[in-house]
Amino acid sequence: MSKYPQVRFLKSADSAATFGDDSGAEIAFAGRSNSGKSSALNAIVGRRDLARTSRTPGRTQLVNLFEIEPGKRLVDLPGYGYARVPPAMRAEWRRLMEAYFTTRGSLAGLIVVVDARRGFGESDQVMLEYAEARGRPVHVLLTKSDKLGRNEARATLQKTRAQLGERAGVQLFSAASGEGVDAAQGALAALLAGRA
Ligand SMILES: Nc1nc2c(ncn2[C@@H]2O[C@H](COP(=O)(O)OP(=O)(O)O)[C@@H](O)[C@H]2O)c(=O)[nH]1
Ligand SMILES: [Mg+2]
Repeated sequence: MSKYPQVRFLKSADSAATFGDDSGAEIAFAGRSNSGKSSALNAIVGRRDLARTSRTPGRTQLVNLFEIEPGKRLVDLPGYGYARVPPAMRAEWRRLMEAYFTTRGSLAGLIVVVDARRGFGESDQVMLEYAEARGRPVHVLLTKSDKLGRNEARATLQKTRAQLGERAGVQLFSAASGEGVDAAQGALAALLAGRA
């Protein structure tokens, strides 16, 4: 059974004015376009298609908000790092991120979703810095672990741990195989409770 039986889509927002109720606590999911962010969110809440997943990356520049129970939200932030997005779209992405990170008092933590085959990169580092600047804890999901062999997955985890040090928690994850879903639910609960 889902750990979050009450989960529901709240709204899509394109500016600080439309993010909505800022009471309670929310956890934001960030990651490169196509990293598996929406799939991770769906797997964690146990709903196949709550957040839309797509094969065509870099389309939407919207902040999608979901309520998991009254006063607790998950936020699907617009993806980044898609090589061919025009400069105007990059500027729009930055404007939206700055609006989000500077106005959301309820932001309790950030989950950064990273394609394990690609590893934690420069644009992920930017998100880590946004969170650190606001004093918010970060947990990294190395997702699509099903695409790696056991040894490769373990090596990627160790390398990313070394890269991050004490700055963020990190784990392997797969929306496809279910690896790490329990651990991610635990990390999410800890972030929401301010225990991370
Ligand atoms: N094999 C595998 N594919 C995945 C996994 N998570 C996502 N994908 C695929 O990666 C693509 C992008 O996923 P999506 O969740 O839409 O990424 P987003 O753009 O970061 O929200 C889709 O084709 C997904 O089916 C995973 O854990 N394993
Ligand atoms: Mg998505």
